Amino acid sequence: MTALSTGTDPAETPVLSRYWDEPESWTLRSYESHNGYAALRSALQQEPDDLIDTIKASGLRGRGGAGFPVGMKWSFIPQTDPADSDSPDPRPHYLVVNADESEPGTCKDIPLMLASPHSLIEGAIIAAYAIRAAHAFIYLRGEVASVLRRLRSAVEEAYTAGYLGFDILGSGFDLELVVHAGAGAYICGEETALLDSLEGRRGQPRLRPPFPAVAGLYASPTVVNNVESIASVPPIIRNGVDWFRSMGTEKSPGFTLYSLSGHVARPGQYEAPLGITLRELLERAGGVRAGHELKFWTPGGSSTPILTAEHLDVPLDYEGVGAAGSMLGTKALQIFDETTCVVRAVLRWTEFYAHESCGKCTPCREGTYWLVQLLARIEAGAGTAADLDTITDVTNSIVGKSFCALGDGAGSPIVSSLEHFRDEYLAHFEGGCPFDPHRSTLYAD
Ligand code: L3W
Ligand code: SF4
Repeated sequence: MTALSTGTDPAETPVLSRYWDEPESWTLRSYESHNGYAALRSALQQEPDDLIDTIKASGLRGRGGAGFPVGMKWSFIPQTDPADSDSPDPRPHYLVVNADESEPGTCKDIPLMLASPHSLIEGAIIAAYAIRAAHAFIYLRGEVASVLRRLRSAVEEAYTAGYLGFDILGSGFDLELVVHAGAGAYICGEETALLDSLEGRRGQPRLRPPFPAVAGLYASPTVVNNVESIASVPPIIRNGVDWFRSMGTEKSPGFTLYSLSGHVARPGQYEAPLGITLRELLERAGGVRAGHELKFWTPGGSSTPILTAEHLDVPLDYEGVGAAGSMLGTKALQIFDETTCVVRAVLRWTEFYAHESCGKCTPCREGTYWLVQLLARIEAGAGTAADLDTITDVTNSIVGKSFCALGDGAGSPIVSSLEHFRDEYLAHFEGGCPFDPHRSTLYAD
């Protein structure tokens, strides 16, 4: 595994990936040698509400796709101790870490958990203490058996060292942390489907509201946070709010992991302050592969509308990418050069959504199926211009009309590719895919 970090200004970055390249970086010994668990010691001497205030003041935003403020989410949990017999609400509180990373192109949480599992565990203990939870779960994507083994072994180390279990570090705080492996369904990354799956049912989204903070796991107040969000907590507690806010932008402060993949010279994880541009990231990654040029890219996985070379200088923060007509999402920057057929790429993504649609609501279940048929027909050179109207019609019936965000995400690549590359769709009606090597010289270049 390669952990390439940008070391960009300000000089504090990289933070999360700083020690990833060190031998056995995943061990407790290595983590402790770099101040590991110092934040936990400090946190346990503070009041839970003060910790929530710190994370709120830091402006840390959720790194799982939506960018919701982490401290605000924590503050939705009743600030009463369920163990207190006088508590008006005796329901237990839960922390659930969403480690079901499956969005196409998204590949930051898995390297983080492999290289630095203790940063996630330390963050989870601090978060659980802040929201007064005695039980925490890490819900991991089932296919990644190597991560499961590494996380479980790190959790065992943490129990042995007294960071988990009863009376953690003599503070009186108890926490049980369970690593649970899912069965590999993309929909289980949607927080309420994840909770259903964790409860032992088939993972399908629940109606929101109530949000998990009100009625989540076992109908109790639950915080669901992404891996990177939780791993970002210890450095904030260690170094303070001003330090965190010295990076990034006012509304998107701090550092984050950008994952570059596809037609890029050096794909990998690039940690940088929020607000860096793709142009700057590509400079660090050696640029688009030699002899080629950027055609289109996703800012945050396939659920975020594609952008083009015109958007190289868009600040990669929540506001900047939003203003460009897309979403920062998971910061999965998939790079496509001029040899890529946009229709083929969109077809592949749509096949993914059709396969992963949980089937609960009709617009997504039926619509994604029909979109695959239409796109495959166009890509094979058997489509007609009327198919574009039908695609638009079907997409409009899914986006904003589906039960969860998967439906909206499925529409993103279609709507945005039609906006930027309509002519390329039209070219497919003139004898097939212009990128087909049997039809065109473009591909051979
Ligand atoms: C209490 C309220 N809590 C919102 C909480 C809510 C959730 C968070 C964000 O989707 C996006 C999606 C994907 N009281 C609340 C409240 N909350 N209002 O805030 O909620 P929301 O609805 O804005 O987003 P979401 O459902 O978390 C996530 C996009 O990310 N995405 C997908 C990534 C997929 C993965 C993966 O690999 N598994 O990360 C990428 O772009 O399309 O738009 O916690 O409870 N009033
Ligand atoms: Fe299931 Fe798709 Fe409906 Fe979401 S939008 S509930 S994934 S069928």
